[in-house]
Amino acid sequence: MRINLKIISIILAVLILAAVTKSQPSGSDPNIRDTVSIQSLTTFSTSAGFVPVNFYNDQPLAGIELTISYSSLDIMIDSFSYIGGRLEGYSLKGADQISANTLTIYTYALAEGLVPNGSGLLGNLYFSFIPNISPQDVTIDTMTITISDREFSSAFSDANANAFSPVIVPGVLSIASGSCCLGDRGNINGSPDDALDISDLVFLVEFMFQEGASPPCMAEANINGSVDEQVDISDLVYMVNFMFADGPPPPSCP
Ligand SMILES: [Ca+2]
Ligand SMILES: [Ca+2]
Ligand SMILES: [Ca+2]
Repeated sequence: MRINLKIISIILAVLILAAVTKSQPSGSDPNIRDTVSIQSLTTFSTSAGFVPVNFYNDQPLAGIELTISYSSLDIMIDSFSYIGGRLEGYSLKGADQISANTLTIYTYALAEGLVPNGSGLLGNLYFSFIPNISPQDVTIDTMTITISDREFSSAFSDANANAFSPVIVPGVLSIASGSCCLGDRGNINGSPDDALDISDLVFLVEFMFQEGASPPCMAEANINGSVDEQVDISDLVYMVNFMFADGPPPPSCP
């Protein structure tokens, strides 16, 4: 694949466009309470799923604890990943499974300094499913549980180590039958018309470079049809090449 200057300049232009249009709360609005939002999305029974967890804070934080539970024993938490999230650089953090369907996530911002005001990804919850799982909606929410005299709950700690409760927005993981990919690849933002247009390009750039939301269907976002089904820079180049430089169209869904 040839990467020419025109493609690079278009990618740069889209990066700038995405940066300008992205509504990123500055983290300084005192009218919005600090919030943890568990994203709702649809996945398919043939694929494993992951659910992004985002948070917003308008004051610096010394620590975060979240205890997350979900409503079905047909799914299992494989891991929680901080990669790409706002807490990635903090060393004192972890995620422990404390019961069959409960996970506690914690970060202490002691060594590296307080978590600054802001908004964005906390991390991704990765799930796998039992074989032949039935289509279902699984609610993912926080909970408080005591195990061996230790209470696991959900709280933020402010700069003076005072704990307070953020607003929690639960998520729903909808597990559908079949495959999420329809027709040709390329509907990265999951628009109902399955169309590929500039909004899909902006969505991909925000996902790859600006902690934007994950594509609802990775097979649609794997626009170059690479056999590993990974979404990376080569997909972005493929897309720009197709949209602006007479490159080949996206291949069909697997
Ligand atoms: Ca499609
Ligand atoms: Ca679209
Ligand atoms: Ca790819």
